[in-house]
Amino acid sequence: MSAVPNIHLDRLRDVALHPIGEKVRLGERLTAADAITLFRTADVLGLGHLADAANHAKHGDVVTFASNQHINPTNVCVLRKTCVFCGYARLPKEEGAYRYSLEQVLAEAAQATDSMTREFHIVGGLDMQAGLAYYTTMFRALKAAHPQVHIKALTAVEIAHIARIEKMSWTDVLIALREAGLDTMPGGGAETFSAAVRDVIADKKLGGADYINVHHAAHELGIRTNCTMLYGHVETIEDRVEHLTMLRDLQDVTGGFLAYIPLAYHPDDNELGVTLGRQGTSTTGMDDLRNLAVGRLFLDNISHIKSHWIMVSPSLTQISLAFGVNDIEGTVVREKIYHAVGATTKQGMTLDELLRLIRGAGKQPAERDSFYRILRSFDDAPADVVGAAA
Ligand code: V47
Ligand code: SF4
Repeated sequence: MSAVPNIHLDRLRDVALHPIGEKVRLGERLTAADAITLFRTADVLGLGHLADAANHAKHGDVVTFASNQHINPTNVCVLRKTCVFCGYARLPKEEGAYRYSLEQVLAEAAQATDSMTREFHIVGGLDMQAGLAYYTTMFRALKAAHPQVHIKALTAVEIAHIARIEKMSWTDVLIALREAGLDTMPGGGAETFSAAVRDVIADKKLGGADYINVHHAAHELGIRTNCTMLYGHVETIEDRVEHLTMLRDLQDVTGGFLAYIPLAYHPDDNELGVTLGRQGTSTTGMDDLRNLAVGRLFLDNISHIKSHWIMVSPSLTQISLAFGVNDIEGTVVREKIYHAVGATTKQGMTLDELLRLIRGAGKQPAERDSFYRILRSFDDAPADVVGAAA
C-alpha cells in the first residue's frame, strides 16, 4: 500500500506545521529545519495527525509484531565504566557478572521448542572472552536445535569489538557470523551520534560514523539491520536531528534498514541517572510520542517504525499506534537490559495481550517474520475498543 497521506490542515493548531503538512501530503522530503519544528511544536496532536496520515498511507490499519525471544548471553563488558547510562554491564569479577555457557544458551533457547518463537534477539556486553568462536558456535548450535528460528544478533558495537579482538575486518567478521547462522542485526549501540553527547555518556564507545560504517558493511553483504536512537538524556533537539539525518543518508545509499526504534533513556541504577539527578524520572509520554512521530515523518525511506513497549510501557505503545507506529516489540519472553535500569514493565507479553493492545487501538494485528512479511492476520475479531479480553 502507498497512498497519498490524508492530511487535514485544519487539524494543525500550530500554523508552523502547515507547510510541513503540505510536504507530507505531496510526498516531499522534510528538511532538518522541519524536523526541529516538529520536535519543538506544542501541537503534539497535530504532529500525531501528520505521522498517522503518513503511516496509514504506507501500512493502512495493520500493526505487526514478531514472536521473538531475547537472549543476553553475557553482561561482561569492557566499557562498563564508560557507558555511564548502562546499568546492565559488569566487570568480569564484579558481583552479578555472568557469561552463559553454550549449554545455558541452549537451555534458555529451549523455550522456543514449544512456543511460537520465530526469532532470537541476541545482544550482550563487549566481553573479551566472547570472541568470534563463542558466537559462531552458539549460532550453529541454535540453528541445529531450532532451524525455523531467525537469528537477529549483535549490534554494530559488538561486531567492531569482535573484529578488534580477532584482528579481523568488520566485513570478515560479518561473513563468518553469517555462515554460522546470523540472519539480521539489531539496531542497538547507536545511542546519540553527536560527538559532544558521546563524550558525556559513552566516550570510549564506537563513534557514530563507525556505527554507520558497520551497518553499511552489513548492508553491502545483504545483511539487513535495524537502527535506533537513545533519547531523553543530555542530547539536544539538534543532536537528535543530526542523528536521524545520518540514518536517512545511509538508507538512501543501501536501503538496508528494516526498522527504526527510538529507545527511551531509563535513568535508574546507572551513573548518568545519578549525575543528572534523574533517578526515578523517565522520559515523558509526550517526548516518547514525539520521537516516534518524527521518526515516521523524517525517515521517509525506512518503512517500519517500532515502539518498544518494555521501555515506554504498553499503554504508551498503544497510543503510539495513532502517532505513526506500525510495529511493536513482540513477545520477548525475558528481558534484562531495561529491567536493569528501572523498567517496571513485564518481562514478556502473551499473544493474547499483544492482540488486545493492538485491537484496542482500533488496528488490525498481524504476526510478521523478521523481514516484515505477514505470516498471519488476526482481522477476524472486532476491534476491542472497550477493553474486553481478546
Ligand atoms: O544500545 C542501554 C540501550 C540498547 C539503557 O533492533 C538503554 O529490534 C535505555 O539493541 N536506558 C541495546 N536504553 C538494545 C537493543 C535493541 C532493543 C530493542 C530493539 C532492538 C532491535 C534493539 O539498549 C543499547 C542502548 O542504547 N540501553 N542502557 C538505559 N539506561
Ligand atoms: Fe557495554 Fe553496551 Fe552497556 Fe556500553 S551499553 S557498557 S557497550 S553493554
